[in-house]
Amino acid sequence: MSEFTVHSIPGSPFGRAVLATLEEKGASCRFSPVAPGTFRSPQHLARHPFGRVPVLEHGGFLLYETQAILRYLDRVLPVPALTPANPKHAARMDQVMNINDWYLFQGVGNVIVFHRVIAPLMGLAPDEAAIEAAMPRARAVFAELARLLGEQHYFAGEAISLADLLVAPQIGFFTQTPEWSVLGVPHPNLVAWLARMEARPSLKATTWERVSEMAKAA
Ligand SMILES: N[C@@H](CCC(=O)N[C@@H](CS)C(=O)NCC(=O)O)C(=O)O
Repeated sequence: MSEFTVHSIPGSPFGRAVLATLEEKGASCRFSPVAPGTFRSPQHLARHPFGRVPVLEHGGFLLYETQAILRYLDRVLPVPALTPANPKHAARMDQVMNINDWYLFQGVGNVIVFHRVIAPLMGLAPDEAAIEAAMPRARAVFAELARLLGEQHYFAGEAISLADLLVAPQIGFFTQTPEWSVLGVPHPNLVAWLARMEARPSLKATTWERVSEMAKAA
């Protein structure tokens, strides 16, 4: 039995970042699916008082907030390192991780991806007005991510870091939306980076389909 348990749901980009980081480290985990409708159950609130996923369990240690989880994993599983030693590169990693949480997910991913990808699965029509309202911020976020990436292979330089593992699952969802043609396609460096990321075994092992299989097997 693995020493790590990940409480999450298939399709969660934050949960996928945790699973992909474990894969990059060559560490196995037990996947513990949080059933839809139970995010605010006493059992899940005891793990995550804000009723979200993912939550990492390591021995008796419970940890939520994806950035904290990724940094914890990088400390307890130091090889291969996913934080650059160079302070400027590490700062860029931290910056991109915060852009992910504050500007890419909040107000962009949780609007556009929600209405284009998740809502239809729930039998809901996309809210076009909400998507339109999110577009100016979305354009700014994608342009800034492309600028920061520049000609580098990864966000923090030539080696993969936690930033790439946090952001790739979020950006991957946009390729399933018509908005990708104006948000992603105009930035060939971002498109090439995503292809590089999605070719990695860690991302291939943590697609929605693969995590659904983990959930069924749990
Ligand atoms: N800041 C949190 C965000 C996690 C998050 O928003 N997770 C989504 C799934 S991807 C969730 O649990 N949503 C449930 C809800 O909003 O009720 C983190 O970094 O872990």
